Amino acid sequence: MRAKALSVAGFDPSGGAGILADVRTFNRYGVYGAAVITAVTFQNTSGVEGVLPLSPEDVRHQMETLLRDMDFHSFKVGMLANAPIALVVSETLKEHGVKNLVLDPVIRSSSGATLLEGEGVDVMVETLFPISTVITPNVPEAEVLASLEIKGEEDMLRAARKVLDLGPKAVLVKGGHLKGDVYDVLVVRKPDGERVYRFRAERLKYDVHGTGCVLSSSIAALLALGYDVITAVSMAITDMRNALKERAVRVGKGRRVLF
Ligand code: PXL
Repeated sequence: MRAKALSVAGFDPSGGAGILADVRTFNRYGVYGAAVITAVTFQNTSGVEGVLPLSPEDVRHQMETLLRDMDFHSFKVGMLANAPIALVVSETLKEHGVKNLVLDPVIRSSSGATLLEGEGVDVMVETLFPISTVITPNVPEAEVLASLEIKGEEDMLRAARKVLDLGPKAVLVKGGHLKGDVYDVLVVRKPDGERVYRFRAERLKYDVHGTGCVLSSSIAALLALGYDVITAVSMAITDMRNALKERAVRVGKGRRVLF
């Protein structure tokens, strides 16, 4: 049977981020992709101009209809828009028995638009963190989630450990927003303690839209194919580095996207 993954995330019409990028990424790994939309965004490769969340009832309806029909080998949750949507996503995932959940805790776009508002962060932490296999915050998100300022690698590790205490099996803090060479830190909970892995890369000259969506979807695709978390994360990071060098294309007037 073919591996199948589900993305629950926002719609970015440019295709650089959100569910279009997620399903394209699943397909790259030979994984069938389905998607439930949480919100329509109004954006292009230069930035987000607006957000229209669906009603929580409509998000539930999409999920229940789909999950009655299809079994998924992994799930990726991205932009949740607000607290009521975060709650119905966690409820329906729990009702249907979630496994291999990659949560990209999207809070704000690079251009500054709010993608998870109000109590949304608290509801995401309380209801989705405990059922997540891996959470993939960038530095600004990790600062919010861990309530600390991140200036370097040791702060990233400290933040990753604080987020790990909120319930997921693993946390990957992505260091792309810091200056200099890029390093990502993965902390994994094991029965005999925790393991820490560090990934280092050279910084490229240009900024690319949608990398968070593509990385989290790559991890979800690899989990759907049966890889363990540590292997899935390290393969996804290697694939991301190659993609940034070889497949970062200009499709509009703003930032590049991965294709
Ligand atoms: O990269 C964060 C992100 C996630 N999901 C959607 C987005 C964005 C950023 O613009 O539009 C739908």
